[in-house]
Amino acid sequence: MRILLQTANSNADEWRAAFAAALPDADITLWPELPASVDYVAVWKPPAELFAKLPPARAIFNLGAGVDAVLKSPTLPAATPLVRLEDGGMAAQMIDYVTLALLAAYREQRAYARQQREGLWQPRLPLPKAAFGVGLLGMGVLGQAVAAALSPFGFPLAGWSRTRKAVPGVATFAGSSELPAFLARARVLVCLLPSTPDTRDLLDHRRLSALPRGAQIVNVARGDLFVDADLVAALDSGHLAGATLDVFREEPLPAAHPFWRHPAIRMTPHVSAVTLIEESVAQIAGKIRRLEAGQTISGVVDRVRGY
Ligand code: NDP
Ligand code: OXD
Repeated sequence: MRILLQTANSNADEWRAAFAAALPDADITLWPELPASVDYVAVWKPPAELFAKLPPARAIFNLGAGVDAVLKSPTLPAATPLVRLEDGGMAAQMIDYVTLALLAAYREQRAYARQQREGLWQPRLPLPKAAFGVGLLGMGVLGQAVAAALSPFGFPLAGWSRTRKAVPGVATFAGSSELPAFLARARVLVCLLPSTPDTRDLLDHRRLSALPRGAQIVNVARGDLFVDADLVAALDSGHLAGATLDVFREEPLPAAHPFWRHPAIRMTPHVSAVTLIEESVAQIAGKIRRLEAGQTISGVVDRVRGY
């Protein structure tokens, strides 16, 4: 079988070696080389030229969980199944990142940092956990993994998704009609939604105003879920107490963007959960073997929903 591989990074040889080890019979070509025929394609943020020149393929594998960049490609073949990564070692990383941000918020790390700068010795009373609700926007593979990991900490957990979920220990909300009630109880709002036509700009002035005063944001999904200016305004007004942002509308974030220097924002450069080569290739190779055996696979993107 022939596999065309395109990665955005300089580690293309590592990807190729991992595919070769997992699928020893495969003939693997690295883009921008292009074989006359292709069975499977594995891509991350591919150039439009790749799909424009691509011979018919059986499936396109996205080397990430979010498919927003691929779906925006004007040349993406309409009929070829697009398959995303499901966890593939990302859930454990998300759990670490979100737990760190949540506990920093709950244990008032920003306030203590400020007190240290001011030379102030001033113990603060513990915040009641029962009043420190955590809202998970997105209850898919990653949202549910994070919910399960947070459960022993004892914060009231709520989850929001498109379709209704039953998750033990989590108050679940579904659809736009239930979004205000969900937001009202989220002292920390963790974003794990895909970027789709329905979710872009979701967190605007109106939705941010529905969060309790003093709420904090953890965005580990996509930058365009938020209206940047509305987020900055909510922080400036004191309605929101802080934001931990791993993802941005434009990456790398332009040097002049106000997020860089905002005192209530902590930033990381899209590292909350990186794609792991061994785990991702093992998952994709398993799916290729199933397809070759005429079986169905999970993780096929619904292009109408956009995820
Ligand atoms: P899933 O597809 O498994 O889950 C998506 C969740 O979002 C589902 O619960 C889905 O609802 C919900 N959802 C989608 N659209 C809507 C909507 N319009 N209204 C309400 N809920 C909605 O994705 P993953 O959990 O695997 O990943 C989530 C996102 O995290 C990715 O799309 C990607 O953008 C981001 N990500 C970021 C990384 C980083 O390094 N920063 C790494 C990996 C992922 P339902 O369950 O009803 O379908
Ligand atoms: C992903 C990502 O979607 O890395 O997998 O953001």
